Amino acid sequence: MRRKPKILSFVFLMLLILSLLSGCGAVRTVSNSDDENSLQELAASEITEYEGKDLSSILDFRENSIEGPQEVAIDEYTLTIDGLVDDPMIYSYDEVLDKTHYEKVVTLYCVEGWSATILWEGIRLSDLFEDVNVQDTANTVIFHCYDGYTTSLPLQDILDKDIMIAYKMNDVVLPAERGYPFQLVAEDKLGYKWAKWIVRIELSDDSEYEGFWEQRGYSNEADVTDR
Ligand SMILES: Nc1nc2c(c(=O)[nH]1)N[C@H]1C(S)=C(S)[C@@H](COP(=O)(O)O)O[C@H]1N2
Ligand SMILES: [Mo]
Repeated sequence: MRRKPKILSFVFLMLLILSLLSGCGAVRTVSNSDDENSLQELAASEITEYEGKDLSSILDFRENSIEGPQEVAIDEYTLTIDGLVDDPMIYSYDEVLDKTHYEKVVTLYCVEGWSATILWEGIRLSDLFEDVNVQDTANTVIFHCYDGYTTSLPLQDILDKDIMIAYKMNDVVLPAERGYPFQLVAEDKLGYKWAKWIVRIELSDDSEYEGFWEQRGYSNEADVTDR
């Protein structure tokens, strides 16, 4: 008879521990949905149509980056252009944005079978290349990213297609998940060529260079028709 209170207080203690544990779980869930909420809120200010074309949303991408979304501190951020150039440059975010802005609707196709059609706003690489004086032997452009990811494109493709690095999509500044501050708009190339969180652009004469997914068996040409 006298043990009953002990059992009750034991049960009470267990319930307390359980509710505390589930409370922690609740806190985690809330912070996750906070991230989702901010992306949702951003999506509310996206444009959904441009010159009669229906656009996808920043929510239509499947986040599958090699190290997850990267949080780049913009005050410390620099973009380096070096390699086979006469005048290597290190730009701040604002210095890149001082260049002429261009807009274009381009579709990204991922090898995983989804795609997203977005109005991209960015800077042409050719405008940045004018500053650095690219040497005659350069034929390849290698993109180095904040998460250690790399990929490359032929220099001639970049010049012929006016390839740009984007800082906005559908009229909103790129969120961290989508590659803030800059994502390559690798028009006509598969998603793995669309480098996010670009920190360094290297001019090279290694036309056989293979980036992260290319080393793992994906085509270096990565033409959209290959998918
Ligand atoms: N830095 C970096 N850029 C990257 C990747 C990555 O893992 N790291 N993934 C690529 C792939 S496979 C695709 S399809 C596109 C879009 O990926 P997202 O849907 O995760 O934004 O980004 C590309 N750029
Ligand atoms: Mo991808």
